[in-house]
Amino acid sequence: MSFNSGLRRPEKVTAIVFGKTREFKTTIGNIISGSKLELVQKLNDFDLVENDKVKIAITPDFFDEKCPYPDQYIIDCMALSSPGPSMFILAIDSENSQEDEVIAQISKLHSIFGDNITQHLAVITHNVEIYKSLRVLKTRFTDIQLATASENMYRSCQEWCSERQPFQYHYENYSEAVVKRRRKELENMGNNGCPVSQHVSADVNGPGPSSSQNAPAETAAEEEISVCAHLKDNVFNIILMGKAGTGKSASANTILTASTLYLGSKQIFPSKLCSMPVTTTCETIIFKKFRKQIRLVDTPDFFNNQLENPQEQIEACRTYCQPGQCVVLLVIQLGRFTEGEVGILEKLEDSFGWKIRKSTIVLFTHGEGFKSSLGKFMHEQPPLQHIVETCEGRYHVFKNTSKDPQQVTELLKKIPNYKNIFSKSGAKCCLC
Ligand SMILES: Nc1nc2c(ncn2[C@@H]2O[C@H](COP(=O)(O)OP(=O)(O)OP(=O)(O)O)[C@@H](O)[C@H]2O)c(=O)[nH]1
Ligand SMILES: [Mg+2]
Repeated sequence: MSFNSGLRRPEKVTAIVFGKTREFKTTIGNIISGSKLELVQKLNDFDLVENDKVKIAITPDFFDEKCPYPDQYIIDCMALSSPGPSMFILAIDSENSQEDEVIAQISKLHSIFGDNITQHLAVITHNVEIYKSLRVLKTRFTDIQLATASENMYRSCQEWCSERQPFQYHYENYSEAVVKRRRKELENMGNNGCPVSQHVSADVNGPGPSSSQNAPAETAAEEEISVCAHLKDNVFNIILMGKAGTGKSASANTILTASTLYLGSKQIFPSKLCSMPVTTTCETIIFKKFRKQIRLVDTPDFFNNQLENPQEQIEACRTYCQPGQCVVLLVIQLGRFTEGEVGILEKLEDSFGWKIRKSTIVLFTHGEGFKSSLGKFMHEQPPLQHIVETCEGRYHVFKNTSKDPQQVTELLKKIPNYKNIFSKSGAKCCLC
């Protein structure tokens, strides 16, 4: 590896290592630090290695479509290295060295951390052949460093970092206050990533599945505290819940397609007719609409007895299900209201520990095939009518067979407090 040499050398090289495989990222960390480091501090899914010369954070795979908590990882990454590291490293192992794939990874880092990242980015390849095959990257990203892993990498990194100021996060997508708060939390964590001190909780039993189930919070203030505090990232969450097969994933795809003009043939959220639940874990994706970041959360049927780990999935969903920061779409198939859906809202409230009804819209699917009157259908099903009334009359009808984005715009307008959430000043405030 050879970087241009410089004069001043920073006292310590601080680096964040990204990449697909943990083994290669760890190898890079060890090579830079000059030895296999004994102290490996684990904080959530990050490995921290440090000695007197380097401080390196090995990240979980940010690039995997199935990355469970992308925002949490990004905030953790910023908190661990705030105000900014001396350099970023993208570790390219031999299995993941296709040019397209590497370009997609750099572009993703670009969109997360801003334009300046490429000036601080070293793409380190596994061997000379991969290095040669990726030289074309320099024509597209002129200011990145491209190098092969080698023994004198520490010295090269040190020299390279001496030529530039440390990277500064710009806090455009993630608020500085959130990052600072997270940094404090991480500082309080032990080596195994367990909090030394617990979050404040409205429940005297402390946080945990059973406490949230048994003691629903009574007031808005309590609700706010009892929510899993670690994901206050100001992204607005649209969460689809309901029985299996009602069309949660199909509706998520409709929202995504209309909002992002994504026209790919691949379904982002797998959706099909099946006797078994298709979605078995909470899946998320973030997009921007009306200047606001929105996270779509597709969920499994939490009450389906074929689901292996319902409580784990409810806990995963709780992270996103925050009063004031979410809308719940309770998905019901038109013309097919079942026994299992009687009392579903109350069951969900028992599981989530707050009155989600205040933020719920009933979303009917199969609108195109429903020839009867909706009023008549509801009138004939008192438990369904009760659900809609409990949600203060908020309901909407989707035709998931249609690509018409108007049905999505109309749905968004029914979100309680829609104007504040999506107004210019509201959106700005959420990022401050
Ligand atoms: N015609 C029509 N079909 C729909 C509509 N919405 C969903 N479907 C179909 O209903 C079936 C089930 O939809 P999914 O989106 O997989 O349902 P789900 O609620 O996500 O199911 P699980 O993941 O198993 O919980 C699929 O074949 C969808 O294409 C709709 O509005 N119209
Ligand atoms: Mg599904």
